[in-house]
Amino acid sequence: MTPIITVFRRSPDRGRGLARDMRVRWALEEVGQPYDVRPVSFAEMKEAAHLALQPFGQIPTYEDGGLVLFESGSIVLHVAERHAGLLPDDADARARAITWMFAALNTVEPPILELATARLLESDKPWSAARLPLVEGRVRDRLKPLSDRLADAEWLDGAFSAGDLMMVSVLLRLRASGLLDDYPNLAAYVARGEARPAYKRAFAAQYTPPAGERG
Ligand code: GTB
Repeated sequence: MTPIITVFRRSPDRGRGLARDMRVRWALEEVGQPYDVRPVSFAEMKEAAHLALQPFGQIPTYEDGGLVLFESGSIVLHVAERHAGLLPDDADARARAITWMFAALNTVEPPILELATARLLESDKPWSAARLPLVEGRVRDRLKPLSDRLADAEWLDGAFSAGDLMMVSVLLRLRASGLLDDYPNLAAYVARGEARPAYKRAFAAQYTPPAGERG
């Protein structure tokens, strides 16, 4: 069966590839698995039919036959485990790649999300200007060790893996902040991810041109 993923009907990022369906699309493209999408509005996400798939009323979800999954990390891991191309064959290397997926989601993504919240949703608060440097500091506390570990390697642990897919997906959210520019090897790492043909296909598929440019 062709898996179906739910995506924003109208993504707030207007197609910049920052919503979490992008990492699922990218994983599916990397392994060559075709997929269908079901766009949902914000209202539909909170209705019973969607809540049965995603209890928190969010995208993405993944349906394949009788299997329903939510959480982008779990979906990418599922795709990576069932298809060749995103996890190494060697058991130890595979465990390390999965470790990098968790590091991306549990250690690197939280302060990046906090920064996005601070910049997008809290900038009008009287305490925002004083807090922002603290939040940026917590992001740097993750970027510096990550940059040190990556050093001049192409990917985090040998060949490109689901760990890199997740880490690049998480780091991409920093672009608007300019923080990545202070870590040239991380900026180049993200650029390498974006240059992958599978990433480009996923990006093109999620991109909705502005209303005036639609054919
Ligand atoms: N932990 C879950 C996962 O990884 O799947 C988190 C899922 C999640 O946060 N989904 C968001 C959502 O459905 C979309 S991606 N939000 C609707 C809601 O909660 O009501 C988050 C997101 C949204 C917008 C931008 N943007 O505009 O740049 C980027 C990322």
